[in-house]
Amino acid sequence: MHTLRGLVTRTQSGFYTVETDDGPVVARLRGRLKQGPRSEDIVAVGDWVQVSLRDEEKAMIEVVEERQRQLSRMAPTARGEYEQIIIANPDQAVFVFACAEPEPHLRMLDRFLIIAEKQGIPSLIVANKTDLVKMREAKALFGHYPPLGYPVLYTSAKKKRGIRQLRRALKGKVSVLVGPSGAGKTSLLNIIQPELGLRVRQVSQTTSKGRHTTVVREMFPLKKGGYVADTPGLKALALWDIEPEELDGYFPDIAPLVPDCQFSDCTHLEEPGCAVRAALEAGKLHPQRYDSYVRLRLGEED
Ligand SMILES: Nc1nc2c(ncn2[C@@H]2O[C@H](COP(=O)(O)OP(=O)(O)OP(=O)(O)O)[C@@H](O)[C@H]2O)c(=O)[nH]1
Ligand SMILES: [Mg+2]
Ligand SMILES: [Zn+2]
Repeated sequence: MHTLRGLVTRTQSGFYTVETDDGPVVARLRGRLKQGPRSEDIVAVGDWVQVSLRDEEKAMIEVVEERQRQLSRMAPTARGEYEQIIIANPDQAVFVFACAEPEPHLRMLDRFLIIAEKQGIPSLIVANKTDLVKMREAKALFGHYPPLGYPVLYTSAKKKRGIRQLRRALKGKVSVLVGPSGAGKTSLLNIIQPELGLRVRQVSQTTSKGRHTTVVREMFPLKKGGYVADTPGLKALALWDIEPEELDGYFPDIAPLVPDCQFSDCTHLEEPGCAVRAALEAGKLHPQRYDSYVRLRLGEED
């Protein structure tokens, strides 16, 4: 018997595909790993594991290595909240929004960015369908994000614009594409690597028939290195463990202003001497970002 280390690239009904140096191995999970109470998934796509091989039929995951990070959401279950891992160890989250059709919902984008900040995952924004608007309009929508540390790629899957840049941004990394339904995630993958898009489409067709799942069941290898995972139109990732008081810390444009507020517990809603509102009035904080902050702070649903 020998042991191999590998990356989980697919899960299906208790069978895990593990990419090892010796090629892919389909393994099951050792029973003892399933014991005991747990509040999150034991193995997810993107996890590194150790597999023991007695013979081909008996590949077993013996060890799940500690996750560096994870993109997750809280899923309500009969026994309470459960942390559902969308993907383990992503190098980046790629948030895909259309410039039009559907109209980009920037508050949703801001929520995604906060979750990625909280979970320690770098973000990349893709503004797709640039063929439907003027570049000036696209930049008016997304142009304030790069100075905050969120790069924006302007693409059109239809006109094949920005594809080279997107390919370069994905190369050698594990990326997960997230965004509203209809933004063009699957279309972009299809252009980046055509046979990939076909496989992705088959997967989404099967999931749309059965139960709707938001977790990644499979990630796909890129020819130039790296993996990508598609997700079906996610509307929301609940801001589950973010307290109202810590929210400002996840806004890179607001956090540095907070020490200058007159009150240390300033909510930036109405207190005098608020540096955040001063920045807003001085045109140094984008109104759309402040609006996202206020609505999240007040716990308003979209
Ligand atoms: N005009 C235009 N249409 C596009 C572009 N990209 C995608 N579309 C169209 O938009 C629709 C949705 O594209 P999809 O790739 O399925 O979108 P998705 O983000 O994967 O959507 P879900 O799988 O539902 O989350 C399709 O009809 C595409 O042909 C684009 O750059 N320009
Ligand atoms: Mg899709
Ligand atoms: Zn303030």
